[in-house]
Amino acid sequence: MKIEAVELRRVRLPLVSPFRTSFGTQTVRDVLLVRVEGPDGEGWGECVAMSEPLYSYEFVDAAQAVIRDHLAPRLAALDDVTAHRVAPALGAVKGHPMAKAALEMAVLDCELRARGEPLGAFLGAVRDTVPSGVSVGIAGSIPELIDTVAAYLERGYMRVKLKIEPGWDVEPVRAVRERFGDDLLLQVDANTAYTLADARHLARLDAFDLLLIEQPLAEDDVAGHSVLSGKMKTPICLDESITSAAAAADAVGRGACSVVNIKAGRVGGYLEARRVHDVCAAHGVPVWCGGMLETGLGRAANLALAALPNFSLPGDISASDRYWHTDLTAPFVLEEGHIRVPTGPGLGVSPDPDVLAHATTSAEVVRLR
Ligand code: SMG
Ligand code: MG
Repeated sequence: MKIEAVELRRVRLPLVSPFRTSFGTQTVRDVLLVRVEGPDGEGWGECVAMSEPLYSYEFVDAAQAVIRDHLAPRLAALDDVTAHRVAPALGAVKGHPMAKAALEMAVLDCELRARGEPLGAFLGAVRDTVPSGVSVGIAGSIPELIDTVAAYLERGYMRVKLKIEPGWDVEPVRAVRERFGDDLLLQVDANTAYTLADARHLARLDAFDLLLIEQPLAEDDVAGHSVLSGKMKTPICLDESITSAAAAADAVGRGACSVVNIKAGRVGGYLEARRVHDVCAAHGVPVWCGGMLETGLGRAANLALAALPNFSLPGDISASDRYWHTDLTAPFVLEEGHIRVPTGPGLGVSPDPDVLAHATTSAEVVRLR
């Protein structure tokens, strides 16, 4: 396949409600979409980089620049572009996994559409629907948090993740556990907000029978997570630290985590994400699919990934209406706590042209031939 052009399009989508984490508050998503034009049609990718480099060092303006100036031109040098050739062709460029993942996703969608193959089937999906969890931001007060969680549970979400930070951890977790009972599947995510000096405090969370605590310490502190795992009973799950399948093997081997959050953007693409899945499966480590406030395009791909066998915990793949008033694609809906894995070729979804046009703030085209 010869890619003729790469379109870089920015869309602005306001969130239905602000989402506060230990690193900041999101009220709107400024999303970079990547559309490749091949000989027989197009393919769509979504870049999960946020506006500011707070979750990781990547941010959306930098992702667009690196795709335009350094990644897309490297695809032009290939005679025959396939999704499997994208990562090796981009390998000389250091870092920027979210930018690379978006470009690979677009090529993969284009390739699979051309041959009529759904992404789920290509990746090795073993289920038609995926259990849906919801990530709940830091609230203004405990009563407000309880109301928010109650509303999500009424909609049928099967697992709740509470965002935590120093000053918003033991008490909100206790309140949610007491109000909703022992059967609620509950976990927390600190987004690197603690240090090893907080180990005794974090161990107080052991009283609440959490599924896991996600990324309590810094991204580069795998050793610290190993130490922490000896000081608390709650299983440790890594997100930010897992940047590749090799990093996953290393973290698991060093006892830093017993669960892994997989995000294709963070590891450089859906092909590497599948390798993370495989390496964890080989070690008996369960995985789940993380979320980056994606539009329906990224959500479609995440559903395909989450349908793999070792995704044994509900992920952060919520229904479209948890994020957007109007999604870019046909909305994903909850059906008894599950979301259907798309079955059409490639991602199985496309942006609605009117919604896309309305949300677009800029577009540029990089011609490759
Ligand atoms: O897409 O439902 C979603 C968001 C899930 O909490 C979520 N993501 O660290 O796991 C995480 C965060 C990162 C993005 S916060 C803006
Ligand atoms: Mg996380």
